[in-house]
Amino acid sequence: MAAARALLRLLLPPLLLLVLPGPAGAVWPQPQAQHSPPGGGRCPLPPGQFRFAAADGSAVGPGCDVLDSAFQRYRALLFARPTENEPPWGTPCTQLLVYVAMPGCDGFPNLDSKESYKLIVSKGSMLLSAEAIWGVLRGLETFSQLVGRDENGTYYINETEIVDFPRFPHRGLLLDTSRHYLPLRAILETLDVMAYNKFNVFHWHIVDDPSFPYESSTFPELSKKGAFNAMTHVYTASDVRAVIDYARLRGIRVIPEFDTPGHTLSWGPGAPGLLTPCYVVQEPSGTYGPINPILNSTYEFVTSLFQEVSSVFPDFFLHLGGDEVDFTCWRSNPKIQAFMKEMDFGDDYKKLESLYIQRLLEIVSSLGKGYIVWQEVFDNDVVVRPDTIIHVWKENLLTPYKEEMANVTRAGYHALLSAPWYLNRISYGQDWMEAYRVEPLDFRGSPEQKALVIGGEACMWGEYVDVTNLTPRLWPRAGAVAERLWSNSTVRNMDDAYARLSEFRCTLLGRGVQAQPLYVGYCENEFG
Ligand code: CP6
Repeated sequence: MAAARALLRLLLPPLLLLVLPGPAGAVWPQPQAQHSPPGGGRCPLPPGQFRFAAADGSAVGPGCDVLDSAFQRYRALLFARPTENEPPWGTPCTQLLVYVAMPGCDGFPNLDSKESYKLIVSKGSMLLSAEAIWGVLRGLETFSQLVGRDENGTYYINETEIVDFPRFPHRGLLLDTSRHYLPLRAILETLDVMAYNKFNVFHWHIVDDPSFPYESSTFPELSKKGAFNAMTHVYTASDVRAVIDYARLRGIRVIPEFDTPGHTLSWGPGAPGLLTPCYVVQEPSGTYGPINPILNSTYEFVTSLFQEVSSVFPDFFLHLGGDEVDFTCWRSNPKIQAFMKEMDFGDDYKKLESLYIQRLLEIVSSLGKGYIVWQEVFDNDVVVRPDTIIHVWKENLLTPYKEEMANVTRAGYHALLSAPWYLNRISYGQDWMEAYRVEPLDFRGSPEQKALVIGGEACMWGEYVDVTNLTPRLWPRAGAVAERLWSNSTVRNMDDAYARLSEFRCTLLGRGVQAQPLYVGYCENEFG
């Protein structure tokens, strides 16, 4: 079959080539280095005998929940289909030894977590070694993608050696649960698929203008009055904990975004006096704008809310938004006009926005948290802490996103890239290719500037996405971003990527993920 496929590859024109399934045991995202001995052997993996075991001298062993639950998950994924008889050929590979150099299992993953691993599969032994448990998780995923099934239904793995580590430490996916509520189950399932793609940050754009599904213990009215449905369309404290725990077991950080001062209309009903009343000819019009930046009560509210959020979410970073602040309402309000005069801001409402953000950042800093903000905060010259992460999400004719990356890093800030990765946008054709072709460091800047790019995020904004179409719209397209952020910058061959991503998509189907097709073709397992 492999020889036939190779022959077909030679004979067929490139377009037809695209429909052939890729080589067995291809890994997505591609590891940094893989050596498979030419003419190397393969060994059967008998489900009944196979086990994961701690290697001699491993600093972490049984009893570490991250490893124990990963072994359970991957056993189920590896041997999802039943086999009747044990393998009739060869000496079986019966165990994967797992070695972890650094002790530690209790904590949460963070920006500095070590995700590197080494995987050796030879007939004599199989060894997965990693600096930390987080690398074991990445290595187990790779291991699971190497396992195939032969014509008789026998599970097997080919001899190979893999040395792997991420190119960027922040590889995120944004989900928006305000435009449409996503049930807990959909979020957890997305975390599973993120782990299959080696994503490690869930950016939870949890609230926004349309709805406030976060159930706050300090301000329960926010979701009571701001959620689409205060009974069914909210994330309770226990839901949030479930997301954080589930993510941790998969080596994924959870970074919540409470976007202010714009994008807060849903906060209004539950927080009287927080939003700016808009005026039409000297009269309040009954509509509201961004958070009111001129009141002390605003900052008292924000302090209490972020106090809660800081203790609920364990990650060092919070995402504070700061994007798309519309000045029309502020402009219309006589009290704001008076404040502008008093502050000598003239007609420059960016100064008012900066004043708000400045105070917000001070509040969040004093809570011991770091922050990520959308690029407008940088564009508006707000003074931010030197360790602030600027999230680049847009471009305009004057400033393409590459130039924004250059500007942000020239100013010495860490940068995250999302502008070319808006997966909520769709178009006819293979649009994963556009996302795949992006090179995050392709901007004018010094090596020091490039070193400030910590990664990027694929965004799935929710205006046109709910639980019915989330999964196929995300996968396998987000996989293009995952490989760009994990694999070496030299991994850019489109035919090769197509073959591996198509096969990976079939793997996803096998794991019960309704991932959409890349193009013409089929999966052996597509009917379940
Ligand atoms: N909501 C918030 C959004 C967007 C942003 N912030 C957005 C803008 C343009 C597109 C998609 C989403 N819906 N709060 C921008 C960061 Cl195309």
